[in-house]
Amino acid sequence: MTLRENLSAIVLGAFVGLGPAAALAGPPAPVPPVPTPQQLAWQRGEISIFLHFGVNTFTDREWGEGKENPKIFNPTRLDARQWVRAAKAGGAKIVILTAKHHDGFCLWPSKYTEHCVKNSPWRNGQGDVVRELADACREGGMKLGLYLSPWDRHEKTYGDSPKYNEHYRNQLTELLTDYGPVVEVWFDGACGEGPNGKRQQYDWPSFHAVIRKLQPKAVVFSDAGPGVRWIGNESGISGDPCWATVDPRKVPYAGFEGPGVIEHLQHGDKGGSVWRPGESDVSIRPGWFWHKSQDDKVRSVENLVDLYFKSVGRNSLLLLNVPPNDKGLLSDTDVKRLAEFRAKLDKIFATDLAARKKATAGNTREGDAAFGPARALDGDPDTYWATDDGRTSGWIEVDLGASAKLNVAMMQEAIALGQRVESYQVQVQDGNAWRTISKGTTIGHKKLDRFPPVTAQRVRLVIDKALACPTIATFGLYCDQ
Ligand code: FUL
Repeated sequence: MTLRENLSAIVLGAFVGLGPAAALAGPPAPVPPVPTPQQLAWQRGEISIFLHFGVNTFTDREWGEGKENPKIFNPTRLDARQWVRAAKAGGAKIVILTAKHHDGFCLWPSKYTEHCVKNSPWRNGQGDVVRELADACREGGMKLGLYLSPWDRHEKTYGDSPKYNEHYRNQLTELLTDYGPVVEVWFDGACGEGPNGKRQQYDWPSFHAVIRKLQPKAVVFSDAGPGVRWIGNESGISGDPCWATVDPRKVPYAGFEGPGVIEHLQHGDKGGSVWRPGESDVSIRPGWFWHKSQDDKVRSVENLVDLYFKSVGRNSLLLLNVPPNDKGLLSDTDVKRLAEFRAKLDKIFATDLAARKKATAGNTREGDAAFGPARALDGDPDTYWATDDGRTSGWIEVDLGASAKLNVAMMQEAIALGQRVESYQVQVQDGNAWRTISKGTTIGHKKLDRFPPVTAQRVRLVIDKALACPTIATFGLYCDQ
C-alpha cells in the first residue's frame, strides 16, 4: 500500500465510522513523531554539496579575522553552473553556499554592510555570488541552501546583542527574500569574540521566526535543529544506532555544550519527542576552504563510499564540502572525484538481487497483500511490508531463484509512519539452519550493511525488536565486486 493509499484508507475508515483498523487491512497508525514532507524529501535526497567560498579562499585561511580587504575577492572565472553540474554528477539534490562565514564578508551585495562583494573588483563590484548560484540551481534543477554564519568578526555591532540580532535578521531577510526558494538554512553554533571583544547572545527564536515567515518550507539545520540536526562531528560519520528522533531538552539551542551532547547528536533518542534527522558534514579535502597546498589531498573514491555507508547508510544525510578555488571554479580533481564517487555507488547498487523475487513473511498485516513482503522488494519507497498491530518483531524471506553471491544489504523503513526498528539481523539459509551474516540496531530511512561475501539463495530480514509493528519499505541485496 502506498502512503497516499494509507491516508485514503484512514479517511475512508473514519468516513464510514469504522475507524482505521476496520477499513480493509488498514495501515498501521503512525508512531509519532513523524517527518514533515520537507524533512522526508530532504532525507530522501541523501547527498548535499557544501560550498565553502569567500575571502578565506584568497588568504589561504580557514577562519578569517574580518579585517580582510574586500579587494582580495576576485574569482576571475567564477562559474556557478560548473558547481551545479559537478554537484549533480555527484548525485546531490541540494547545494549549500557560505553566503557569509565568520569573517563577515558577504557574497551578496548586502545593504547592511560594506564588507561584501560590492567593494570587490569581481564583476566591477556589480557581482552577486548568491544570485549566480540561485540562477544556476534553477536552471540545473538543483535546490539551494544558504549558510549565514551568526559569528561575525567584522560587524561592529557584534557583541551588542540586540543590535547585532537585528543586523543578523536583516541579512537573513535579504537572503530569504531576494533569491527564490531556499530549502535549507544552515546555522553553525560558533560564537566567538566580536571586534570589541564582547560575546553575543543570539536570539535564535527570532531568527527562526524570520525563516518561518519568509521560507516556511526550508529545513533549519543546527546542532539544535529545529529541522535537522548536526551529527556531532565533522568527519561525515553518523552514530550507530541513529534515531531521527531526539529529546529537544538535551540540546536546547545551537552551540549548547555539555556532557552527553555529542553522544546525543550522534545517536538521537529512541522515543524522542521531535523528528530531527542527522546531517553528517565533512570536507572532500582537509580544510573547509580551498587551499592550493591541499590540491593533492582530495579524498579517494573508496573513502567517499565508506563515508556514504557510514552516513546515509546509518540513517543520516551526507553533506559533502567541495570548495571552489580562487578562480571561482571547483578544481578538476574534485569534480572528477565526485563523478567517480557517484559512478561507484551506481555500480554497487545497479543490481538488486532481491528485486521482485519471491517473498514470504512470518506475518503480514491481516494477511493483506497490500502490506505483503513483496512490497519491500518492489523498488517503491512508498510501499512497505507490515505486520499485524501488537507485533514488534517479524521476518521476511526472499528466494533469489538461484544461489547468488552477496556482500551488501539495504534496509529501509517507511519513515513517514515513524522510525520503529531497534534491532534486526540479516540471515542466509545454510542447510537446514539460518545463519546470521549481519546484524544491527536502527534502520530509519536507510541502513546499509557490508559483510564478507556469502553465497545463498534464501535470505531473511529478521526484525527482532521494534517500537511498534515493523514497516519495511526496502530489503535489497547486492554484490559489490
Ligand atoms: C564550523 C565552522 O567553524 C567551520 O569553519 C565550517 O564552516 C564548519 C562547516 O562549521 O562551525
